[in-house]
Amino acid sequence: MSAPPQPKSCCTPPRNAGAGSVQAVARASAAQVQALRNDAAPIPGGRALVGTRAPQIPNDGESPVRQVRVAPFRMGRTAVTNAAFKDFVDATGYITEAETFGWSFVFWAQVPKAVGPTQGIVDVEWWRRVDGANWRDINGPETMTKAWHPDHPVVQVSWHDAQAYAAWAGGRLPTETEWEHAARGGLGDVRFPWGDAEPNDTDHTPCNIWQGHFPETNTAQDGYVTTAPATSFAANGYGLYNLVGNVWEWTADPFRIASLKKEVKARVAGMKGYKLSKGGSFLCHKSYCYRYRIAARSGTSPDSATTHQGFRVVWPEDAPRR
Ligand SMILES: [Cu+2]
Repeated sequence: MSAPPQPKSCCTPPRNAGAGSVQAVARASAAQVQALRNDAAPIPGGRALVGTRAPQIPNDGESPVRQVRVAPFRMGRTAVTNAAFKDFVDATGYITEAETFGWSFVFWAQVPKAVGPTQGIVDVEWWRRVDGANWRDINGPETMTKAWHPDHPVVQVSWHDAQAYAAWAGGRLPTETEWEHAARGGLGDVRFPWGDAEPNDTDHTPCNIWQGHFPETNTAQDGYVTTAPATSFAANGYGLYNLVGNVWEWTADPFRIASLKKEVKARVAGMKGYKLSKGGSFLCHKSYCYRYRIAARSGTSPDSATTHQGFRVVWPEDAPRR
């Protein structure tokens, strides 16, 4: 029996080891939690939009647009950085799932020559299984010196790893509704955090995505072949950076698609337990994976990790003072 058709995607492939869970970690000190929370941007509550009336990849479940109410919250201005994740690991001794498994997914162009032949992933052959790849050595053994930067988003983190960090930080992962509401920055049903102006390969590069022919040639017209520093490009209306492009961001939500279509049902049946990610990454291109849009969605298994997968944390807003 052939697998159900998958929409074209740059996305993180499933590891699907059928194992893994969120490891319990101690919470950071009250002062540290407060500091992290104070750095986050206040996001107003009220009427929020999720989804779009103009879906571009309908089989991903981008529509319809729904109106819901959200409570005010605070959201990390950036994806969690390598420096912040290092603070967490130093404080707790946390070991990520990629380290436990002993391997992770690396984009073919970044696999070090010394690694030798690697195994590709069916239908997404640009993802290579590399032994010794993890959040420090993101592209494989001894790649930290060149490839790891404190101010870039942490990558090679699974959903379980993201949950553990968020618990340490005294926060949690955002829901899809919170993520989209924050990404819209007050602009409503727009396609991107800056509005509706389409990025292109030549003279409009407002975020870190692919330019050129995926997956062979990246001209890096936007300045970056892989991740960009977490505060690069302009912030949106709520002061949030790189919601689209740069790295996919895990959310708290399961990956579900409400659809009556047979092909979609068949696809989703193979994705039990998968978690929802938002925002697309430096690998997205309109010709191949048009998911650097607010309403775009992707799902993968909670133990998966890649060089383009990160996350962002939210905290509750203070109760109003009386
Ligand atoms: Cu993509």
